[in-house]
Amino acid sequence: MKFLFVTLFPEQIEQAANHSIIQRAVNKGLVEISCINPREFTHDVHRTVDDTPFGGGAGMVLKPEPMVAAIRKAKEQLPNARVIAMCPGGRTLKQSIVEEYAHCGQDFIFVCGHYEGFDERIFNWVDEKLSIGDYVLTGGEMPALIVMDAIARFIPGVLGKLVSAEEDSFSTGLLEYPQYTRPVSFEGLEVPEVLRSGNHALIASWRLQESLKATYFLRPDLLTEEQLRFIEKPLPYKMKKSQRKFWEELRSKIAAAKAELAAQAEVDASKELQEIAAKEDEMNG
Ligand code: 4FV
Repeated sequence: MKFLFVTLFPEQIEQAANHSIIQRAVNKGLVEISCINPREFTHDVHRTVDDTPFGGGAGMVLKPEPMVAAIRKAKEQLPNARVIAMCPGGRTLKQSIVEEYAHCGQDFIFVCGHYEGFDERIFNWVDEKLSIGDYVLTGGEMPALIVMDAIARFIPGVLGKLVSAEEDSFSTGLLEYPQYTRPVSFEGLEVPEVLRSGNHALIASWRLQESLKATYFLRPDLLTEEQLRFIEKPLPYKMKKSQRKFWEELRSKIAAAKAELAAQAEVDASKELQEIAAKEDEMNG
């Protein structure tokens, strides 16, 4: 798969791509990374790529001419590529979009912005706008590298043999289950027994319960309506015995976690009250 970055800072892309999995993927010929610098398409002595905004306002705006010339050059090199402009105004990246890109059979041209952003007319040469989140960065390079990294994980051969991006968190729609490795005991903290049992059915069930529990507490928006019902509402009468056992175990784990959180909140609250009382005593001498 080919990734072409239209960027004023190609060195930032090269440096970031020269590490670990992405570098190995490039060496294996699974991924091709190139850059086109809009500054190459300027004709004035200062090689100007930005200018002040019409209508006033702070900061500078990226000029259309060098940017569009660079995009055209990129399209010549990768005619089948999808042109994506990284900007806060785009749809927000998530795993389902990554999977869509990974399986669309196209290469990618990332248009990386800077300063206050692009002259609006540049978007006439762009297929879509993409954002990595509701915050403003200094440049589009890091967002573009994040998108490339997420897509590249789906290219066969990029991740280790056994590792498949298809099984990732968010690919299952749930948050990841806790992972452990040696030593079995670390500063009094033990690896859960079930993970050392060798009973793969039990391990898979434990992992799904832990994913559901983490998702329930941290990202309930990711749970399906049925999952939320099985956790919060009485279980349907007609349910396979093994399934009922699974959900009842999970519900008791969640109840235990809620009790633990409530107890901790109690402790924190009383500690806070003590601190306030101590301060008041101090002030009243
Ligand atoms: C951004 C984001 C982002 C805005 C002005 C660089 C900056 C300049 N890109 N997701 N959030 N870009 O903040 O993608 O273009």
